[in-house]
Amino acid sequence: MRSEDGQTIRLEDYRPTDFILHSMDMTVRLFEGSAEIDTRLVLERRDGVAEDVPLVLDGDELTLTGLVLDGTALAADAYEAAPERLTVRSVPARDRFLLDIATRIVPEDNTKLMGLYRSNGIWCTQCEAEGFRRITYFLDRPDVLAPYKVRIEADKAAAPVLLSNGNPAESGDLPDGRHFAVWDDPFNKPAYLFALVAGDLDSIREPFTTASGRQVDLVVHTEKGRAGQAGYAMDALRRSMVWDERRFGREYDLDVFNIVAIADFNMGAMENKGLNVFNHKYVLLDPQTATDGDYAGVETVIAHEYFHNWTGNRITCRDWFQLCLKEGLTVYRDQEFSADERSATVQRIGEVRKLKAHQFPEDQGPLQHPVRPTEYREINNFYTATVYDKGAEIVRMIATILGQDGFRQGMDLYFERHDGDAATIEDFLACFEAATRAELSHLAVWYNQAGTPTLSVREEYDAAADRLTVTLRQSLARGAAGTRTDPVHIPVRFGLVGSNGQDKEATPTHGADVEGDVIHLTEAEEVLVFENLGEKPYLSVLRDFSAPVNLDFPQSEADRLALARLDPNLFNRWSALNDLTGEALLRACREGGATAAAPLPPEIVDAVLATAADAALEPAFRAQALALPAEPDIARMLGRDVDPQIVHEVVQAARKAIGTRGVQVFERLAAEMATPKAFSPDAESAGRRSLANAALAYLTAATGDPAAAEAQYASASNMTDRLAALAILVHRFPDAPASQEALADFYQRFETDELVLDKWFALQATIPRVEALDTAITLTGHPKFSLRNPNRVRAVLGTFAAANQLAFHRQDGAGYRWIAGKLVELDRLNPQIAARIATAFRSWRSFDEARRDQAETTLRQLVETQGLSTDLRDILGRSLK
Ligand code: B3K
Ligand code: ZN
Repeated sequence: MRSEDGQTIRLEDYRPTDFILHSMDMTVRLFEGSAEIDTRLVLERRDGVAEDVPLVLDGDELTLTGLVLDGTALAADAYEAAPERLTVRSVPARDRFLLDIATRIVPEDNTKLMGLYRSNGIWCTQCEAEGFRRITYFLDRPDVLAPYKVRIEADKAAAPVLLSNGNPAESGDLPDGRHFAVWDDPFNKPAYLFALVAGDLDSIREPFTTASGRQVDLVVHTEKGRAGQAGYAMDALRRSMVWDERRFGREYDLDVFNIVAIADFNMGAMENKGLNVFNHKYVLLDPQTATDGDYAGVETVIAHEYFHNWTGNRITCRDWFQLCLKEGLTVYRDQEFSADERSATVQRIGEVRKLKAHQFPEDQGPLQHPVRPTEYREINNFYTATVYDKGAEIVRMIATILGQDGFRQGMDLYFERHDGDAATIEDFLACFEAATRAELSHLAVWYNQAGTPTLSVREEYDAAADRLTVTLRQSLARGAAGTRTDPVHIPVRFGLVGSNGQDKEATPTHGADVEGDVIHLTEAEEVLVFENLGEKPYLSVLRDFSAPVNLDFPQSEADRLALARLDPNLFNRWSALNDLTGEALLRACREGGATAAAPLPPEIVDAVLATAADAALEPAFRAQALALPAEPDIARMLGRDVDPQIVHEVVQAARKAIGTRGVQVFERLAAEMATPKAFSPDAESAGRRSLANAALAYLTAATGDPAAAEAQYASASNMTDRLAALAILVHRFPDAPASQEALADFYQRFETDELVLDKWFALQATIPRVEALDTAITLTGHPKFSLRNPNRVRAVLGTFAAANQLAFHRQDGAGYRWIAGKLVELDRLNPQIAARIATAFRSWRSFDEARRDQAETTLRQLVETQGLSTDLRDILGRSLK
């Protein structure tokens, strides 16, 4: 049953298709205002399927224009063609048969941006998860694999470039100024990996030789005039290819690898076989228009999509419930790539911040679901932080449990055993068990249970006996998803840090399973005893965030301060500091902001400053030490009755306290870290810029004077420094003439660059004050605002709802109501984006009563709106659960 019917699809109902697809030939004729698609499918009834079972193909808003079975046009009573389904009765009982299907679609009218559509005149496709059925009737599910041959015909002037999956086979001219190209993809693939692009594109090209000597043409295509901004993406692609050969022994397998950058795109990018289609945000860069964060984003997304060639394409998913099989694993792979290319510790800190900011709230609220869900109504709503990022954390835990060598052996077996398959999580785990003889049954539980487990740690040191007793307990509250709460395998990386800053030999004399520096907690509770330590050590637990848990460890402030200074594990130095500041801020919030004037004790401020000033540490790490927990993160930790106004005031006061006490440190840093004239996007230079900009923000908080930011804005030689200064001006001094002038100047400078304009929109939509609602309303009336461009929608509506705690969560409910109205408008055009933005309501129950009531009223009214998409209704319905 199709999900658009609003039916629930269940994992337990999985069964293979009644018909087997052997091959797929397509001809796509593109015209202004329409496209004609002819397909020829070679099909065969599966053994054991009764002769009267009809062939049922998926469609979505389709019009059938022809249907021929084994060369004979079908009579009207031999089939039934609805927009969402083609049912062909009396197809041959046993032999293979040929089915020729013709459809006609209008890409220009496709505002959902799923299937075949046009973006700035370019024809392009997005088929994951169920977009192919918007092009032609098909067995549109990931376990139906076939080789594809695709012929594209179009006007030569409108579309000189014609691309599809696989290798180029043929091309040539046709009458009437038209031409054609044929693409041949020899690798079996599911329809969601199909892609087609046609348009007038510029490109850059680079040869690549794989480890075994295959010559590959790498091409990055852009809109006209923008190929000059694709160099870094090409560089990231080459580095990704080299890394995957070295780290996982995986080579590329076609003669060409095409990437196309598109302006209107629902997501970041798409890993279609041999033809990746990207949101141009993740391709186009130069120092004047892109920040260091943008560079890191391009590197990550390019790598991620490239790595899918093996984890996703060569081995795909049996059904959409297995989505984490490709997404969690591929995120883990791109994280490892970034860790190797950049600083591993700083990379890990960023991952953990992101996990806590996005996945933890999802997992602890009404939208929670297991990493491998068991049911869905709309699969597009399950491309979530849980599937991607918690999915990656599970893979990371497997690597921690097995060690790098064991992990690699398991991956090698996975590639060997399942190449060409549509696989499951069970298949994946079985490879690690078979390759290493490890037992992963407790690890497997992670895939099936929703919610963030709590890991409680208690320590007791008996000085007379020189004995440390550590008690570990795990627990999981049953949440909205109602899944089980069994103990899981939690690998706890740890160390016992001596006063000399070195780890002690730490083999427990009693208790749990410990291997090297990892405790394997598989029961609800385990006790470990360590003896002969010579002194009370500082217990450093959950190093590198070795498991995605809420850590409940009431460690003394003195021990945390010591770890912030001494821990040889740098990640845990950061986390000791972050816990110290986080808890102090929480305390201040709980006291209703009464202690807002001094939310951070001086010893904590000094610890932060000492880390920031420590020249032995890399600048990017020091900048992370200066970044306070984000306001939504504090709200999540508060858990209930949150007043975002108080959270904001407390964080502001903490900023001011650190700034004031650290003036000298920050003045020195601002000078020492200043950007040299020649810009380089490498991680080290980016780290220096982030430290300099953190210093500028603190100095400004201390002085309350925008002058320094104004000066930096005016003299900036790159977008990182310019935008950092502009953010300080606009967010801290929104009404100052200098801020308004800088905003106007920024607009003028970058008026023609849509990606930079998105920054201009987003910055204003996130001004932290209740009046930002009026600003956001004004922005949606701006001539450059459009509900049809997902990036622009995300820049205004998305950032406002997800990141403006004060204005979206206004006590009078006006923020909620405004977004609700916009969602109704947006839903008519692009349900996927509307549903995504609606997830900003997910934590509504954690706010104070006034806000809770407002949110609930708004959500209840919204869900009653006539004609809402399945996508949006699904999110709203679950949010209200
Ligand atoms: N696989 C795509 C995401 C598709 C989302 C469909 N709603 C990009 C990625 O994860 O690499
Ligand atoms: Zn992916």
